[in-house]
Amino acid sequence: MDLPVAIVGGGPAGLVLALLLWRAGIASVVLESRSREYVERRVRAGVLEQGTVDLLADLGVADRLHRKGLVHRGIILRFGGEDHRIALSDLTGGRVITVYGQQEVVKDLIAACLSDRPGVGPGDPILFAAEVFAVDPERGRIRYRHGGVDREIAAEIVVGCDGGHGVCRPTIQAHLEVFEREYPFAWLGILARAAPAHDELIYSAHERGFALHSMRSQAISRLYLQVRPHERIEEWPDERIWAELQRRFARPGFRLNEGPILEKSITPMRSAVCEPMQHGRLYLAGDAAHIVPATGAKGLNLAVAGVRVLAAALIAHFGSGDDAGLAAYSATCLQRVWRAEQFSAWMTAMLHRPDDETPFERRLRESQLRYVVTSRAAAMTLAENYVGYEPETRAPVH
Ligand code: FAS
Ligand code: PHB
Repeated sequence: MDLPVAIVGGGPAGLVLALLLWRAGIASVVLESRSREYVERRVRAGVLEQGTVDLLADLGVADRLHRKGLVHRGIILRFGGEDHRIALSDLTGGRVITVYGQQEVVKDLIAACLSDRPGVGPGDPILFAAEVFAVDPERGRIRYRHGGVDREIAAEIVVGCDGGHGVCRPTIQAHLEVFEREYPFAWLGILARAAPAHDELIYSAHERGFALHSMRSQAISRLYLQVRPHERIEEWPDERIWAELQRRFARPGFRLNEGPILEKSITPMRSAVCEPMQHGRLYLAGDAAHIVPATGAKGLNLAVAGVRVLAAALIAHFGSGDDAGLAAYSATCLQRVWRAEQFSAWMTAMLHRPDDETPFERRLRESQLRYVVTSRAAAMTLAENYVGYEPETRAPVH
């Protein structure tokens, strides 16, 4: 074997795993198909649960996060022309979320991987522009193209952190079941140089469709629109985006600040879970194993939670030879994965308006919205899932 662990994919899952292993003295290499510049610019998620922030701090990569991250104690649900605040912290004994762009997390992780590595393991810790095109899950052999040359690596353990469209999961497709759902809409997301119009996130359930107001700093807004699944970004010039956003957030005395759109993209919305998340020497983590609609702000947090479980199992495997953690990896992660899937699907159904929504379904959705902002028990359900719910830590309530 060339090395203990090979990680396919240098997103949050792969990079956090690499750092957790290196800190325990276990050598690994991350093979990332894109350039460093590309992955550090790729705009995606923005909400970090406290558990994610704590893990990044524990890894020593949270200095910028603590300086630039925005700590939030509530979110707004806007519907029927009214705002309703869900007081996340009051409802969860003081827990908070932190708004900090995924690309910033990735920058911090890459810097740590390339600079703070405790000198274990040969060669570069991350190979950029290294596209993996073949994985043998039984023999732990990976083939990839780097510098125009086809190369091969053999590792005792291979971890597929290659996202929702990677190459790892298909290699064990015959050994797993995929539970999935396609939603009848997508999200058009923009990053704009425009001051946020409110200091908290606004989830707007408008009759024209869902919209989300988020941010990255006091000068940068992150905004989303529900659009039809197969719409193309070319159909959405900047003027049309701003006009639709203003409509969906309209209420007396409120107007979004507009400015140059720095990035825009359309992401289809889907759910997917692989069971199990492992076969042979291959383990799947992050989006490679599960996809959630972004409505619940779970994707990135679930990826980090999963690799924390996998890292502990690998450290036991390489340390004392104890393989109980590796054998239980999928079962341990799937409890939390399905909790996040259910919460994300519930938030998505409550806030989005499908084109074919019947009058009856619309009344059900309106009733759900009204209930969640008038019942403390219902609001607490939203809050405890939004700030991060760890089912593995809970016992049945009697
Ligand atoms: P990632 O997809 O982040 O990383 C996988 C990495 O593997 C990528 O860098 C890719 O280049 C690399 N890779 C793929 N194939 C490879 C190969 N063959 N060889 C080598 N490398 C390969 N979540 C939210 O919570 N909120 C959001 O608003 C949100 N927006 C999103 C927008 C988009 C367009 C997408 C695709 C996802 C979004 N997500 C969002 C979910 C997202 O944040 C994921 O949950 C998060 O990136 C998961 O991290 P990873 O599992 O590391 O996967
Ligand atoms: C974001 O800021 O990118 C964001 C916030 C909340 C979500 C999804 C995305 O539910």
